[in-house]
Parts: sequence; C-alpha cells; structure tokens
Amino acid sequence: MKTTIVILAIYLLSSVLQANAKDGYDLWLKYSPVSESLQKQDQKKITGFKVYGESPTLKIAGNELQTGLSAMLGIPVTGASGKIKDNIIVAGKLGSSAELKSSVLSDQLKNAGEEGYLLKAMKFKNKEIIVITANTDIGVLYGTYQFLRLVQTGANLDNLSVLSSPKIKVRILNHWDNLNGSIERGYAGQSLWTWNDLPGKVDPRYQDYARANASIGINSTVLNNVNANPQMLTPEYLKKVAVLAGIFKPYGLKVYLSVKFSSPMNIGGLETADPLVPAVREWWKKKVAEVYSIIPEFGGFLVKANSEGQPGPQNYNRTHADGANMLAEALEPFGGIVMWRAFVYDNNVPDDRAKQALNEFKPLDGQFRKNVLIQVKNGAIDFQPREPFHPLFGAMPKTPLMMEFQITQEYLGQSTDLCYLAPLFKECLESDTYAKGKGSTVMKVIDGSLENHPLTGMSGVANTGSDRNWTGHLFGQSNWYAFGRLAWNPSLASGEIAEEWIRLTFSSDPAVVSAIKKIMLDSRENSVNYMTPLGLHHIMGNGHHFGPGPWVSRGRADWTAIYYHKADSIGIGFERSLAGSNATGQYYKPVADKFSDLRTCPEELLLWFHHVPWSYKMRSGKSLWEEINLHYSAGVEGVRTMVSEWKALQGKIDPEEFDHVTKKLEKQQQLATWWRNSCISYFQQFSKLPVPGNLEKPAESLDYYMKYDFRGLK
Ligand code: GCV
Repeated sequence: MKTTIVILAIYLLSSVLQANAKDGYDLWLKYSPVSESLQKQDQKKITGFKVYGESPTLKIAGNELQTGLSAMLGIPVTGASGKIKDNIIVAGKLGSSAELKSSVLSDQLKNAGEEGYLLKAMKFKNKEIIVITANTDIGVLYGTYQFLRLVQTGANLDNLSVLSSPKIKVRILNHWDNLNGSIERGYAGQSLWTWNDLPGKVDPRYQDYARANASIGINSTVLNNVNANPQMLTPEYLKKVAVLAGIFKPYGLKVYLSVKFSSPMNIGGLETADPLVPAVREWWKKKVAEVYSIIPEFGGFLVKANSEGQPGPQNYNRTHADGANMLAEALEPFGGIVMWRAFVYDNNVPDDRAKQALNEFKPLDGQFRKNVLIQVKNGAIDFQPREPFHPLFGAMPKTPLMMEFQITQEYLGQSTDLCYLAPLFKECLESDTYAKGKGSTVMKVIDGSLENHPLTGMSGVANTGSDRNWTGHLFGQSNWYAFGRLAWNPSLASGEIAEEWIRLTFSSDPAVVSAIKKIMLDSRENSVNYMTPLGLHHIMGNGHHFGPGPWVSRGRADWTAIYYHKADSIGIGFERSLAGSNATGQYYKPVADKFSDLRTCPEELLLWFHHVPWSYKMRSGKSLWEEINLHYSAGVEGVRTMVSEWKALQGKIDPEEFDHVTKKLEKQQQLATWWRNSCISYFQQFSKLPVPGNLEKPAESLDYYMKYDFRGLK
C-alpha cells in the first residue's frame, strides 16, 4: 500500500514538473500526456513492464519506460513482477528470459548487429505482450526510445513489428568547444563542459546530454574544437574527459578528441612532429596507451591538419596519409579510429578554393590504414545555404569517406533564424555521384554500400550550449534531432522526421502538426532565397558570417565575398566550367557535363558554376537580373508567411514556447528584408538595372547597409 502511494506521489510530482517545464530543456523527451482517447486505448495495451537484466543501460531503459509511459498514459505504469500477465512490455537482451527466447525473435535479430532492435507484439503463454529486444543492452535502450516515440506519436500498437538497425556505424557530434568555455561558431551560450570544475564537480546536465543523444541513436561525440588545444591530451585533462566518458557510457555514447598535429612538440618536448620520425611515432603510441589507460572506452581522434593555419604533415613535406596513418597505427591495438578532415586550405590563395580537397586527397586513395575515415564536408566550400555535393564523394573508392554536416547554423542565421536543415542534409545524401554509374548516391558512399566499406560515419557540428533550451532557438533542436535520425537511417524523409519531432516537442493536434511542418519544410528554401539564391555563396558578413556582406573585399581573397560572386558590369557568378576553373571537371560524367553546360546546369546552382550575363534568359523567360530580384523577394515573402502561419498557432501551443519563437521569427523577418535590400542594392551597382515591376525596393542606400552592423539583430 505504502509503495503504491509513494509511486503515485512521485508520478504526480513528475507530471506537474513536466507540465511546467516548457523552457525547452526537455527537448523531444517531454513525455506529454497523449490524447484521452489514445490514453484509453493504450492503457489497455500497456499495464506494466518487465526489464530483464541489471546493467546500468537496462536500468535506464526501465526508468524511461516508467516515467515515459506513466506520464504519457496518465496512470502509473510500473515494473511488473511474478508470472507473465496480459499486456505487459517485456524488455531485455535476446535470450535473457523465457519471453525473449523464441526462434522468431532470434531469426529477426540475426542481422540487426550490435545496435539494432526489434519491437514486436506477440503471444507468450497465451498472453498478449510487446517485446523490446536486441542483441545487446544498448540495442534494448535504442528500442525503448523508439517504442516511447511510437506511443508519444500515437502509433497503433496492435500488430507492432519494427526491426531497425543503424545504417551508419559512427554517428557522431563534433563540438567546436574550446577549453576556456567558448564555442567556435556556437550560438547557444557557453560550452556544456565546465572543464574548471571537472573532474571533481559533475554537472547533472552531462547525463541529460547523453540521454538526449541516445534517444536519437547518436553513439559518439568529439568534445573539443578541431582547432585543437594540445592541453587536451595532458593527464590533467584526460582525467576530466574520463569522468564524462564514464557518465556517457551506459548511454552508448563514446568519447573522441580533436588533437593538434604538433602535440609532440607542444606538450611532448620534441623538436618535430614529422610523422616519419621514429621518436614522434613513439610519442603518439605512448600517448594513445596513456589515453586508453585513463579512458578505457575512448573512441579515437579527429584531426584538422594543414588547414586554416593548423599544423599538419605537409609542414614536413609528408602527405595526409602519412599523418593519418601514424595516428591510426597508434590507435589500432585499442580499436580506436582516426577521422581525418578533408577541409583543407592552402597557405596560398588558389584559383578556386572548391578544388583543393579533391586535388590533395584523391591521389592518396588506397594509402590510408583501415581504421582511418576521411571526413568530408557536404560541399566543397563551407556549409553554405546551398552547395552542390562535394566532388570527393565517390572519388576515393578505396577509402571510407564520412560525412561532415554542420548542425550549428554558422551561415544560416545562427540562432536567430528558423531553418530546418533536414532538406539540406537530404539534398546532399540523395545526390547522384555517378561514381559507379547511375544510382551511386552520396548516401551509398557514406553508408559503405557502394564499395563495401565496413567502417562508416556521419558527423554533425553540434549546435548545443549552456542555454537552458540547449540550442538557442527552439527549432535548433529539430536540427540536432534530424541529424541523429538521419545518421541512423539516411533514407528517412525530411517531412517524416519533422512530423515526428513536432509531435514529440509541441503537440499531436493535426492543425498544429501540419502548420509547423509546413513552416519547417519551407524554411530552408526561404533562407536560400533571401541569402544566396541561384547558386550564390559565401556573401555573408565578414568573419562572423551573420547577415549580408556581398561587399566584403578585404583580407585573404578566398575569405571575401567578391572572390565568390565576381559581380561585374557583364554579369555575376563563379565560372567553374572548362572556360573557368574547371571545378566541374572534378565530378564524374554525366554530372560534370550537366554542371558545366549553362543550358543544363540546374538553375539553383547556376551562379555556383557560371558567370552569367545580367540579361541571360532563364527558363522562366525572365532575365537573370529579374530572377535574382524575384528570388530575394520570394525569400522575404516566405518568411512573412512563416511568421503569420506561426502566429496563427497562438493558444494552440504553450505560451512560453510561442513567445520565444515569435520573437525570433520577427527578427528573422527583419534580417531577411535586410539581406534582400543589401544584396539588391549592392548588385544593382553592376547590373545598372531597376528593381523590376511591383517588387519592393530597398528602403535605404547601399552605403547605409554597408555601414550597418547586422549583429545587433541577434
Ligand atoms: C573550426 C569554417 C569556420 C571555422 C571552422 C572551419 C573548419 O572556416 O568558419 O570556424 O573552424 O570552417 O571547419 O575547420
């Protein structure tokens, strides 16, 4: 009796807390009560649960089932004991109890690997049960989160049968967090890692972070910036890292570190970091052994070398392969891996920055050790609102390439703008490289299926920080969520993920779901339109990359805007066909031909690949100048529509969340208008043409926009 009262009290208290917690902290794990009719239906299907096994991971699964189901179904759902009853959830590793032993289950799980799971409604001793089972404990936890997601999104649990396993092995966040607590390109406060407090004082948020990642299948995290501080590898910091790794472990989240290539000199007292010098190789071997002695569950290294001033093997006339292999050799005995980035910058300004990665890496295909992944950004420049897929995908068949997406919106309005990134991620994943003929998509390159690579990875530059809602903008959470879901299964559709996230975050009211889904699905194209339509790129504010900056002309040439848009009296755009830099030649045929011919080049990438006259007749029959204007205006209009669609939701969603997003959207509308006005005024100096028809004219002079500090809008 007493126990029941205590459970009820805990349940009621947690429901009250949950109902009040609308500050975004709970992410997509709110476990809000489902509708009354669903509650009635599900209460019959779920009367309790049994978790077989005692590991910390399975304990988490049990806790999630208890809190999640109780909160969503509005009744206490507790662990059942004794004989099996009807309508019980049974969770545990395959074979760990009589219910989990059948050949039906083992047959289905045969190919589910170490992280896959099976959810199945079945009969056991004439009782209706639902099993959550897997080959490992972490598989059971992933299955538990999926099951709770299904309950929250109102799935029918009759005849439930879901078998799922990840398509990508290393699903990893990259934190660009510095040891002083700042975050490079971070827009949600300070770093989550309070290095000064560690290892003694532990922030409870570390566990919530791991839980959030596990709930969407993210299994790895790089804690520190790729512009790495060598101190990270000192025993002092490794002990701090070990504490985090220990907290993350039951959630299946492995810790990795970014390392500075010159560490043997910086913290090892050596005179060189040359990867072919035996003392350097020995230093890394000892360092890696030390890392594993302190952090047994360590995953490996991420390296930015010979890029933007970072040291690397080329400082010693060695190749990327020499550098990566030295580290890989040291990590190999411990099962660790190297993620070596292909985002490289020459010290000299090249004729075309877009070509450099392929020029440097393709000749090295086949020279990397087995535990090296080459980490390639989705496009060849730098996380622009729209880029063609990186030509390296498909170009190194003997080497596993992993994807690097950016979740933090460095070039996409940071934490001011609502920009749902799944369509951007999908656009790249679905691009056809034609490396082995039609159907050789980027997705098949990175999931290893095109060339049978067992080691695969997808990374996302994190958008998390110390802000209470984790990501600054509430909708930033959808991008973290979408990244995790796509890393697990790159075939999921953007709309499907958006809908799931909305139901978990806001509500399952069909009117709310469809309105927010539309806003999300429109948002990325709106951003492209008011920032960089028709293939324009890298015309953002200087250095901080916030707001328009088509006039940026000072500093290193390939960091300016004029290097990229090349606007002049004739036209605008970067000629990358044979008549220009021939970057199109880096793609396989027929992609190369399609991009290089003005008549077949997709218009959304036109100015990426071609310098086009202002009067050029577009497919619509209008001139390029008219189309540029129309796109900028459509972007602004699109944001206005997003604002009004959002405002129509007042009263249908939580007021705190509503206000937060409304304020952000109003700023975004202003920012979009400034983007259009700035870019149109600036390009008009060259086109010398009027703003067509009834389109809104820039309200101020170009001089005004050039002097304006748009960062005030953040
Ligand atoms: C971590 C861009 C960003 C840099 C970032 C770099 C990279 O240049 O602006 O902040 O540095 O990419 O990916 O290494």
